Amino acid sequence: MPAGDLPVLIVGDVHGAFERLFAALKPYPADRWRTVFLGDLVDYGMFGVGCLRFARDRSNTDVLLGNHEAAMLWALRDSTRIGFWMSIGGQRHDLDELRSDEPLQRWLRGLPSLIRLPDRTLLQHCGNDGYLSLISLPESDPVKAINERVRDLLETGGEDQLWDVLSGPNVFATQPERLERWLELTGSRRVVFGHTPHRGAAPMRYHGGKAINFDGGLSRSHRLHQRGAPAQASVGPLPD
Ligand SMILES: [Mn+2]
Repeated sequence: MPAGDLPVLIVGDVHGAFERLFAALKPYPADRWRTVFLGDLVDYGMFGVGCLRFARDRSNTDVLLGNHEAAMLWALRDSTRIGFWMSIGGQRHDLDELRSDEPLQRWLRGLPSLIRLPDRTLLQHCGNDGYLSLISLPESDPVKAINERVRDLLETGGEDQLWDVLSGPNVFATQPERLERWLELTGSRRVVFGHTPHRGAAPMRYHGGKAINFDGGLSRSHRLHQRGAPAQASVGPLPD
């Protein structure tokens, strides 16, 4: 079955929690779901690059760029950034793994930052409209233009700018007018994101489900993540 006909499975921030990820995906076989990772597979937990390779190789799967992937690529290119990257949970052995795996580097530098599904759900890393700072409006297809700009930045040493954009706080929860404008500009009916742990037992819905946060703190290695948060807070089907 083509991926477009499959139900959509969303995976929030994994942060190196390979074993918890594997357990959370058990009810969702790769051949029966279109899986989308919302970014931040690396850092804090011990198996970030393992999670990247697993997500890359899983069938019917897309992976979005998170701020932690941008920071890791920044550290890879510029060794003066390694200290900063380790201060945000970077694992030295992961950087060594990535350095020795050029196909993985190329794959990472080609990741999209936005995906718009056929049902007009927009998927992105953080709950923020700061992606607009990457393009000039008006723009006939902002989603496509932003993804093209992100790819340019990843190929031309612009990781610092991506770090800023992808680290944006969750403004959609509290600023419905910004949410509405973002949905209108991108031709979307709702937005699904991660990045900011929500501490709920299920993905957190705001404004009648027009914005949904799937960062439920899957990785127990992240100091901000709730201990014992259920995997269902981060991994589950996209609601109807
Ligand atoms: Mn993040």
